[in-house]
Amino acid sequence: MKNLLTDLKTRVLSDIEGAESLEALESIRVKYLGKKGELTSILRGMGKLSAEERPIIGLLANEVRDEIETQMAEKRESIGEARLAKIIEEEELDVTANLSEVRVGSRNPLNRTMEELEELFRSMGFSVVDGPEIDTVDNNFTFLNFPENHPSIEMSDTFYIDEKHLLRTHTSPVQVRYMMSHKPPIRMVSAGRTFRFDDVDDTHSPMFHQIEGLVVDEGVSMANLIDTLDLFVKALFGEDMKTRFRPHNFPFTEPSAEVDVSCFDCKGEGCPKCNFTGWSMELLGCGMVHPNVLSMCGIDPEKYTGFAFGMGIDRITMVKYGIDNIRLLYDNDKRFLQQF
Ligand code: 2U9
Repeated sequence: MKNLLTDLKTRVLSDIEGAESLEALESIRVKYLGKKGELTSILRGMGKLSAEERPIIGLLANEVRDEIETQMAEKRESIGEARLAKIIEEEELDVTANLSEVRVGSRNPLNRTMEELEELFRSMGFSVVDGPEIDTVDNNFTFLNFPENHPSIEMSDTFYIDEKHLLRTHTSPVQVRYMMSHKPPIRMVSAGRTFRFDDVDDTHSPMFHQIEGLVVDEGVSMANLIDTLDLFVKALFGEDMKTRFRPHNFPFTEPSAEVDVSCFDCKGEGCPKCNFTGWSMELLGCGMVHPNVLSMCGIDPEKYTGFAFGMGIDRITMVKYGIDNIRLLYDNDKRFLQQF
């Protein structure tokens, strides 16, 4: 393990030395120090060491990580300084520029998709409800029937403010709050920012966006769920789209399902785009609200039943507008935004 660490340190410092952009530096950080990084996996293997070796290797591992982080910080600063010097050299800002021409901005495709989804569900009789992005552990996990040892609850997956408060990992706390303050019938959706401790790559971001829906009334069934979501998919992507419900497992719903939509190109016939499966993407998750959740939110599960669903808005936006990198949605680069 000692050789592993010294070899890794040599490779990382060489990679850092060769990095010529902040993006390259971030890739090096994710590659070695990220959740699935090489140094992280070595540290995870320390449990197998003997009681004598562990403190020695632990000390060395921390020294290696400190050295890497120091070198990264210094490199980040020097790249930033070089970048600023280049901008000062090449770009000029004419403060006397004639700003009389009015430039029209455009709505970010993510916000456009969020509003379109909200409007679609409003047209189906749903209320659109908002809630706080910082919420309690109870509203985000406990009242959603998460068992105490569920992996999502760990520090490694969730941003905690303090022991009792966190950045919500889904918009479900809004439904919890709504059920605690409203009597059935309930038909609501909630959309907004959600946060998970994740490394950034082309399709993942620590901050992303979700929309979730909840229906609670007397006699609500799985048939209502399937029909509602099938109608939603056809309204969003076109009348000829099909849906497939695959059994799944969520703590907050039982039974649960993941929903695939048919291929956008061949409409389900099978083509090279969908590897001749006829199906394109897993769009959302759903299920019948778990009776424990209804009870914890003050609703009698003997009298009422409900269904719920949730989907990532960033992914829908990327599919809808043909965007291949999630960071484009957040960079606020005018060259990207003015295309929409
Ligand atoms: C309450 C009860 C049940 C919300 C649900 C899903 C299934 C789901 C993921 C889709 C992609 C989150 O953005 S994502 O990673 N969500 O699959 N969400 S059912 O169920 C609830 C919510 C609130 C009170």
